[in-house]
Amino acid sequence: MAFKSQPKGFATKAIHAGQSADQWTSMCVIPPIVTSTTYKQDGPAEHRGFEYSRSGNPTRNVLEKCLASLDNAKHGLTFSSGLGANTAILTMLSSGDHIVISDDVYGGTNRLFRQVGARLGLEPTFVDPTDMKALSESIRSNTKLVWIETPTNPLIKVVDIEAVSKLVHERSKDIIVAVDNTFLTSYFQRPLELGADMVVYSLTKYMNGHGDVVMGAVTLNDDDLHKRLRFLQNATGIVPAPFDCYQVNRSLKTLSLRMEQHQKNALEVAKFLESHPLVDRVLHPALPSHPQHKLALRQTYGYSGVFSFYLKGGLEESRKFLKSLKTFTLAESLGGYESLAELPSVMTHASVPAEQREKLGISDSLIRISVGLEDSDDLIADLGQALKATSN
Ligand code: P1T
Repeated sequence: MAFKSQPKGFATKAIHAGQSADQWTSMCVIPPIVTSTTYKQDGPAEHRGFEYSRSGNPTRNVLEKCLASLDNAKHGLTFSSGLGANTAILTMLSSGDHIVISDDVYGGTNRLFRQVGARLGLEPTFVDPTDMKALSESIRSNTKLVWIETPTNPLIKVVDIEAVSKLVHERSKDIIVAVDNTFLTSYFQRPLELGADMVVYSLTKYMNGHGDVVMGAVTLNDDDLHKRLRFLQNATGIVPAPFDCYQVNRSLKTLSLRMEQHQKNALEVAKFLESHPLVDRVLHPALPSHPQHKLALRQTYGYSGVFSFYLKGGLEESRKFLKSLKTFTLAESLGGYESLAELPSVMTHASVPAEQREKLGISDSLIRISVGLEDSDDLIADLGQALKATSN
């Protein structure tokens, strides 16, 4: 088993890109948290790059430059949450525009496009993005955006970014292909290199990795799309706080180390679960049993710590299992140093219509876990005792 090999330089960029001491008159090595909301001007409308902290902030700038560099992108923009980033992209569209969106996405993304987008006159069509024929048939003359998550949340389907981008752009160069890269981060997957137009993040997850910031981001190469999105960042006001930008910028310094350890721990845990008699099926792209295992190896530089599995039984068994966990915490979210477990059908994906959940396989026996950075033996022991408690 071998994923794509990681080119050298990622960790260096994470530590140095955008961070130069020369940009500050104090020459401070660690970027400061600039809390000022406004900036003195030399004359009316004569400023030195900053006017007001919604339109631009020095601490935010540092983070945005670093994020762009990690995706080998020209531009990076941050927003006050992952859904805030999605909202900014949504506001690039106009009433009557059509959106094609993966049928398996984070519940909040589904809710945003289905309940908010639809009310604003944007028509969403949900399709299985691993079915290229269905995807092709769903594109219309008024389609403006194709939105995929890969791997998908919570079913961990791997989508062929290169094939989707090619198919969509052959139909029209004007359709934006956006890829939510939250589950893998720029360390394990770089969608712009595969033909996507925009990469979207919930930085709340691995990119920050310490469970203490809610933030989102977009990276992209196209100057015109960047200009439009930069305008909307200011015009809609969906901006993050300077302190939070400082925290995420600091967290990026250890991204490669954290992701390597998440990968190692999660694979050990996945193998343990796959061999357990009370587990029906494990959905982890690095396991040969995963339906898109070969694609995952071809497309990505590795795999993170979040994956799902089907427990034998139903809601009662799942509840018993989750309530018996001790080292794993029963909670929504993922991507932090601490291990989490949850039941998507009643938690993160409760807002997805029941018939869509059923069709997709988001049943009451589907458990999603986020394997953290604890000692893997302790995590495996915890899962083992909870599985034992479930069968009692
Ligand atoms: O929570 P927020 O920062 O707004 O990000 C939303 C979001 C976007 N994209 C993906 C793939 C996500 O997983 C999320 C948030 N997801 C969870 C909170 C969760 O437990 O799945």
